Amino acid sequence: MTILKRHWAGQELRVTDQPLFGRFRLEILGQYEEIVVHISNRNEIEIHSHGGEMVVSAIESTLIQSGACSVSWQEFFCGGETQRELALRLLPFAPTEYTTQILLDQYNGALDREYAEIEKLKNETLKQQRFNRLKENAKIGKHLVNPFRVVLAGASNAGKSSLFNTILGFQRSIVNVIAGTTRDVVSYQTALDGFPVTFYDTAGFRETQLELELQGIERSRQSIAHADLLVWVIDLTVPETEQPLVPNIKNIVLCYNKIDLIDSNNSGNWEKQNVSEKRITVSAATGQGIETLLEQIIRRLVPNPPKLLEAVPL
Ligand SMILES: Nc1nc2c(ncn2[C@@H]2O[C@H](COP(=O)(O)OP(=O)(O)O)[C@@H](O)[C@H]2O)c(=O)[nH]1
Ligand SMILES: [Mg+2]
Repeated sequence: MTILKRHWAGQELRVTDQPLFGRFRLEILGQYEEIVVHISNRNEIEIHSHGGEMVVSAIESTLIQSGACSVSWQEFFCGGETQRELALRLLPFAPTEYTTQILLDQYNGALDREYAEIEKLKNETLKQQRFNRLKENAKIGKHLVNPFRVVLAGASNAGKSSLFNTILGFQRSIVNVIAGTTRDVVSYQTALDGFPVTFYDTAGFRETQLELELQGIERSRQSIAHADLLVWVIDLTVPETEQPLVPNIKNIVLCYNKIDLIDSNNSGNWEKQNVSEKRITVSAATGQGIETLLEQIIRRLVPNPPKLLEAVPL
């Protein structure tokens, strides 16, 4: 604000959600330019001027002469770090070979190359396609070090803890025949197709008087709210009328468990009914369908994984 004041003639400069009108003295050209500023806080001022390159660069150099410094928009959005610097900083934390490779590609300038190539493109549709792909990859860029969160939830006794153990291959969660054994959220980090994924086992949803269990359920709700993907576990042996309502959210996989308990004469029907994008039939006890479930989970999290040397905004 101090820097702006030196060149400003107009409404009093102050933090406000209203636009402020005035004139900016372009020292280089020795003339004034009409501008509008928006000051959301003392350290963040937006200056709106005519779009002509001359004016914009004259404003910029005037500000720089007064002590401001210039950063690229990439640096601005990365808190002053370039993609290269950010990639280098994240590299030691990359949990898999694949994420290490992606970060190395970014360190070696994959994103800058992509911007340069997009800029050269004449075809607007092609340009848009390449930008859309960058946007898609940016979602993955967030999870090269921070794992995707996959939450197992559903009714008590549906087999969430059993499934959690089968997925992770060992007894991590307590499994019990008495509904409501898992009272807290248990989590474990693993990798699927080279991407870090943390699985969360949760306490089931059912009517309960137990304070402790209630707390567990509250925690379950919180972890569902932060999930990248929810695996909703349904007990095939429990009639539909006794099942809790399936949450109405987009990022959900319906996992029908205990297929081993279903009469083999009927199982054909179940299987047919449930082979769709969102519905998978498994048995946590025998391991049947677990591979398919994991494939589905990673396909939902990362539908189109980046290829070697591809740009992934961090
Ligand atoms: N036969 C069979 N039993 C299962 C299966 N999955 C879970 N169970 C049993 O169902 C009961 C409840 O399982 P648990 O994993 O504790 O359910 P949670 O409350 O959803 O965590 C336990 O007795 C498990 O052994 C399965 O796929 N097949
Ligand atoms: Mg449990």
